Order: sequence, then C-alpha cells, then structure tokens
Amino acid sequence: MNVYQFSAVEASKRLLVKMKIVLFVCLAAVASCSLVPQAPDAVVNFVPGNDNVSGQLHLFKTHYNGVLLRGRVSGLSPGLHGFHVHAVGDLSGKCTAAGGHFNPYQSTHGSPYDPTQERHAGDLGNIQADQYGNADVYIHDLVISLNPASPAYIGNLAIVVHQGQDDLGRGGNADSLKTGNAGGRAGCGLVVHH
Ligand SMILES: *[C@@H]1O[C@H](CO)[C@@H](O)[C@H](O)[C@H]1NC(C)=O
Ligand SMILES: [Cu+2]
Ligand SMILES: [Zn+2]
Repeated sequence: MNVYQFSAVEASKRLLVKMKIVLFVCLAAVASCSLVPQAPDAVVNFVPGNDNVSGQLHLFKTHYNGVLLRGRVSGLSPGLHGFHVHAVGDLSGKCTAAGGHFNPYQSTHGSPYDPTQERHAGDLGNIQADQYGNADVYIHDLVISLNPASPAYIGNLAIVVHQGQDDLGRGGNADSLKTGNAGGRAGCGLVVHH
C-alpha cells in the first residue's frame, strides 16, 4: 500500500463515521416528532346499551382547546349513528342515566359540521358503521374541551352512540332541535381523563 492508497482508506473511514453521526441525528429528530404515537390524554371504553356495543376511543388535546377523538366502535347496525357527549357520567340503565346532550351554553341541538349553525357542545354528529357494524372514529372538534377550566370540559361525562341517525336539527319537528331524533342508546362510555 503506498501513501496515496493509505490516505484514501483513512478518508473513506472518516466519511463513514460522519455519515453514522448524521444518521443518528436524523433518527433522533424523527423520534421526537409528532408522527410517533403519543399517549392519549383521555380514553373512552364503550359498553352495551340497547345493542352489544364495544370499542375504545383515544382522546387528544389539540390547539385552541380542541379535542381529537380516534378509535373504533363495534356492535352497531350498518349505517349512521348519532354520536354525542351527554351531560352525566353515569352509564347505568342501558346508558339512560347519562341524561341529555351536554349543553353548557344553553343552545339548541344541531350539527358540528356547519360552524354557522347552533349546536349543543356535545353534538358530535354521526359516526358510520360498515356492513360488519364497525365504525372508525376520527373527529376533531373545537367546541368540546379537555381543559378542566373550560365550561365545555368533557372529563367524567358520557359519550353515547345511538341506534339511529342524528338529523342534525333539520328534521322539522320539536325533537329534532333537542335530540336529533337519533333513537335509542346503542352503547356508551365514560370519558376517563388522566
Ligand atoms: C357482544 O360482543 C362481544 C364483543 O364483540 C362478544 O364477545 C360477545 O359474544 C357479544 N355478546 C353477545 C350476547 O352477543
Ligand atoms: Cu345522544
Ligand atoms: Zn344535541
């Protein structure tokens, strides 16, 4: 090996070390970024009401006091099902003890999809079950809150999934502006905020 060959080998070894350091720094950056799953701020485990509902949601605090709800509800009939936060954290009596829709601002029932429409804070619209009765839930709501100081704080309240579709206040009768005519309570779960 002549001098020139030796220094070429040394240079390539040094380059390899530099590349390893760069790779390590890159991996450290990825691990600390938000693509990596984080622990949820709250969880909801569903229990049966009138239907044999099960499933779990993970809830995350987001910017502007919002809440991201993510997970799956099973044991439903195929189609749309009213989905609300109710005012009482009691699941007994096949979810009837959970009371009416969570309504800290004395509003009428409505839709979360139209920001110009009045709604109960607890009105989360509908979730859609497939032919097997499974509904994937991915809702980002900016009215309910996981901040205990907010009037719209949902910790220790119940989430109810209904047997029927919520008409979002557009049903043209008195109940439409109270319950959305979503029918019986298929299942429910408590918002457990750690
Ligand atoms: C209710 O659903 C659970 C979970 O899918 C299942 O294991 C159980 O057998 C069902 N019970 C009835 C009575 O259908
Ligand atoms: Cu409801
Ligand atoms: Zn409502």
